[in-house]
Amino acid sequence: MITETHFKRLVIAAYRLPFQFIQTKKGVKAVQNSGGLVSAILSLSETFKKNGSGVKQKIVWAGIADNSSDNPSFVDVENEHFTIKPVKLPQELNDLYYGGFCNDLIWPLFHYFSSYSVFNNDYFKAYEEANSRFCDEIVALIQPGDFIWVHDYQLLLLPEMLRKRVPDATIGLFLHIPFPSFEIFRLLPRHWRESIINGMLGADLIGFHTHDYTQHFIKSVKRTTGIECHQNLIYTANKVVKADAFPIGIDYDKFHSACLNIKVLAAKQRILKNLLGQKLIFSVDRLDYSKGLLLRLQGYETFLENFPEWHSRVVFNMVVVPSRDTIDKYKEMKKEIESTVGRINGKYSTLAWRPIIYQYKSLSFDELVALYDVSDVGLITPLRDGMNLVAKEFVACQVENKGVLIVSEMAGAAAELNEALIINPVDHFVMAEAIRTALEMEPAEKLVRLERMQRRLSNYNVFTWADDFFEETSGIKRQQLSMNVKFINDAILLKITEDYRNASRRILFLDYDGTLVAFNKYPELAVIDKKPLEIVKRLTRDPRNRIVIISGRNKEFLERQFNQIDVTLVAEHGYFIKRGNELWEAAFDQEANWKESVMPILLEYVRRCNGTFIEEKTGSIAWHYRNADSDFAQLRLHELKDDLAEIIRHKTDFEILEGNKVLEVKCGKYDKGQAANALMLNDSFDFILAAGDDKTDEFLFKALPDVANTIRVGLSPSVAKYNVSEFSVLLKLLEALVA
Ligand code: GDG
Repeated sequence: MITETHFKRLVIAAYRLPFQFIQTKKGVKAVQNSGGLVSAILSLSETFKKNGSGVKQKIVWAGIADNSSDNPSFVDVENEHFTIKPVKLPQELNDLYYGGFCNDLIWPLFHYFSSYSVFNNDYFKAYEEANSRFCDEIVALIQPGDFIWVHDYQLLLLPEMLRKRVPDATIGLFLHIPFPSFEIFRLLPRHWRESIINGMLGADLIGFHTHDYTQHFIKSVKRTTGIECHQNLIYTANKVVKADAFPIGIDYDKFHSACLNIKVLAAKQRILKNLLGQKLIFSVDRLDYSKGLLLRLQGYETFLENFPEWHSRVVFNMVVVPSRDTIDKYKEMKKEIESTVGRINGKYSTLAWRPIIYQYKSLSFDELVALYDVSDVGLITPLRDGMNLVAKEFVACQVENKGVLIVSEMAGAAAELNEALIINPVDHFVMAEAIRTALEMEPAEKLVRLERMQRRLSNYNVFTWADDFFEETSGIKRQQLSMNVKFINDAILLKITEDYRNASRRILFLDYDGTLVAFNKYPELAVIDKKPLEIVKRLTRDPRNRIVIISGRNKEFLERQFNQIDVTLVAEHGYFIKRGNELWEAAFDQEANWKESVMPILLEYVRRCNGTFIEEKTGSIAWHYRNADSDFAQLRLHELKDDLAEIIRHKTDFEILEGNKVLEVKCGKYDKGQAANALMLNDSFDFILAAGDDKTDEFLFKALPDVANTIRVGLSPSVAKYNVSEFSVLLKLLEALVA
């Protein structure tokens, strides 16, 4: 259960407020809206109250109130559970933001209806503007210790905006709709794509309904930003973010026990009386193209066609809840549904029987539960659905264990409801067959299927869902904190600079790529900028300093970058060393012709993995995969390592080095650590600093004595004493030394 250790107060940011506001004589009255998220949070607030522990303060909910913007005097409203914070958007902005970017672009695109997506620059600007207004409201109201829980696709930029203004805030983000595959996501213009990914990465924890959506997101992070991800941890410049699956649950007990409520029992009696012994198939959805309404009718029609023995014995009650029906696309869809219903009813009706009862309206909670309960078949067949709570609610309401759920494999819910009849919603033959199977299923089989699903839904309900989300957020916060211990804070910086000043003989080992310069698509273009070069120069001017540039680069490249500067250069991970003006020395005697056995294999992998290329150095050959699809390159990397292992078994002096998006094969036992030791031999230093960003620098960190200030650039696990988030932070530190 939720405890105080998780957070002091819950602040929800979601587009829609859970209330409509009605002006009464006694003031503004808040009336609850319907919808999945609202039900979840409200159920959650009930728990806080019930268990008496946890949040003592009211939940704060910031969102748009349907009728608040018309009323300039509308301010915060309190009710039993909530402090309601209306965010006001001018109508024109809201149209472009919500009607435009959210519902004409993100909703269709993320539901794989890319041809319905409208790409409009004004929409995006409005999306940024609206997210920033939400940000202003939330920043004004949050207190230390709050847990800010951002919901859904309307607010994907908000986490980063909040993070910038309140860096240590605890922020969770939950996406209620699918996150599509990268092939779909990449249809967004690059700037929008980057803004969305970076916006989401402002959160500490990002939740999705299914593992698939999580994987799609991580792939999009990698492809859009190149940020390093290990499993579901994402190493951004200044913190680690977790992405994970949290399939939303329902308030199982509320639905299950409602079936025995007097009003529901009465409603059930009324329905049964009208059914006259016919079996009932039921569906309820918002009017939306993602719900597969027409295809469902087609499936039912095929059923009527193929199984005439069921005529007059079954009725399909299709309830469509009004939504966006002033918009042309929805208006047309509604018309088409109605004409299809008319056509099917016209074709099959008799004086005593109508095969479809179509209703375009909302149901009361009692009516809804009664319908779930008396139905023999729940026919829930969306073309795409983040989760679909209706499927779960239908199962929860089967108190007599006589219903069968047919659910689309395109709904997130299908992943948890394995015992349902799972179908492809476009295959009307399979849908027809499933309807027959459901109607004819033996009671014992129905019971087995239902009991298993009911057990799962009652165990993993909306409270466990929320609790898991908070638990995981606490976990990732702890992980960030333990990593933060290694970050160079002001006190550490002061200590390093003091030690530096007090020292009489200093040595500084600086890696090149990722440490003094940012990565470039093409290694030859990653030349050193004026600023870091100037810092290096200033460091070399102090006679107490010995500056070593220690890199995997070849000698020629390093010489070009540090021409005329009094530094020691270590090239090819220690294969070559050049002390000041002296000539290059090979630290190692290498076997002739060793490359002949390795080169053909690496060339083969260039051919097998687009975007990769080879860099041949004197002492090694490197296979660069920075510009390839990251997942595909990982796969090839494993295969390549397997192939190379075969050779290495026979040639014991071959070694594989893994750097940042590069695999290197070398012949001989040398590394940056050994080079550093060689440079420190017969000399003593009272200040040692080493900085590097990848695995090859770990040899250096390990080789240096404990007193050394070893610094890993980036957040990856390291033996280094400290981490800095990115190379610009390291430059600031070096600047502080020479200041
Ligand atoms: C989004 C995602 C995801 C519906 N009609 C009536 C009514 N409802 C209630 C149902 C259910 C909810 O609304 C609908 O939930 P869904 O999950 O089907 O869909 P969305 O609201 O679009 O939700 C979806 C969800 O977020 C949660 O994360 O599952 O995939 O699109 O609770 O009971 N309730 C009443 N009368 C109705 O006529 N009383």
